Amino acid sequence: MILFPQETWKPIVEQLNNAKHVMLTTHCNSDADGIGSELALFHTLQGMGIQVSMLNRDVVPRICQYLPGSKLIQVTESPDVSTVDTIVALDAGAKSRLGFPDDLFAGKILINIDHHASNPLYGDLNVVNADYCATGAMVFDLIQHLGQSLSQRSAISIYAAILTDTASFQLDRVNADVHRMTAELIDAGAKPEEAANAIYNSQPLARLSLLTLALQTLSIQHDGRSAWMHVTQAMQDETGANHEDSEGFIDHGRTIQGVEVVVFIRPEKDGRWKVSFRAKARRNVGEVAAKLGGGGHQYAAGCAVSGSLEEVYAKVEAVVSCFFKI
Ligand SMILES: [Mn+2]
Repeated sequence: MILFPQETWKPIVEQLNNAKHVMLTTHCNSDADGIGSELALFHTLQGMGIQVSMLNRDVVPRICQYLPGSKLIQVTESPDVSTVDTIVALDAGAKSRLGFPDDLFAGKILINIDHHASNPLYGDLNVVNADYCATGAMVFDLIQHLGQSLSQRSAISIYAAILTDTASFQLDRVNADVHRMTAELIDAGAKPEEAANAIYNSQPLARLSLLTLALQTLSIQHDGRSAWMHVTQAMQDETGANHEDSEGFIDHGRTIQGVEVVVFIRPEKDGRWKVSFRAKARRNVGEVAAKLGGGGHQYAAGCAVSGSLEEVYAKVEAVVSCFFKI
């Protein structure tokens, strides 16, 4: 099955078929959707005899290290792209999110495959469709348009992308077609138990220690409709946790009865703060993040804000409060 038969992949299929050397990449602070999409397309293109490499700005997160081929992803801030003629950006809502200097793309065909509604179509060729539950699901369709069968390695990679981007099949875009696709992934060799154990049941103890501290910062505002939490560098130092370990903490806010919007603030490596938003009940947090210079989807979005923690809370509070008045 194809999830969105009306989507036009033809120019991208032609470009990939004619490419001499394809480079795949994804956004900074990559996640299982970005990495899973990258690996699924990598295995497919390699199977077609196309020269392909994977180059990312940031290291592969712990939860993706079980994915077949993850060790083949090269991590560099200034990749050598002299032989590359085609770059595929996967799951990156803006060109800047790739984390590479602009001149890297000069003279190359940039293909932009993404499901963020805020994506400004920065590629030479773009397929951007926010109706897809994950970029991994877009690669599922692309593989079929390339005339290729789904290998076990690609199926395992796409399964990880779908599982994580739908918060374990909980979000709005999960419909019968998403489950039909997932059935095809399992038929092709994806293993749900292996994925659950690698992604959810292999946490370092430091991550749980950090979660304990983060939950102590939980505050409920706007008559119980917003939940706020943060992590500081000092909390990371105290528990021995790293920047990646607070990934997913925000979802605890979403489990609280009556909460419609969750805000989670944590330090970025560059000294700014990363502010993440999650929404329930038709609240569009993509618009909130956009007002603060970020972007994302209706249900999940984020931005980077500078200042002290108190200043960041005040800036975000001002925008979120307006939002509740509408
Ligand atoms: Mn995604």
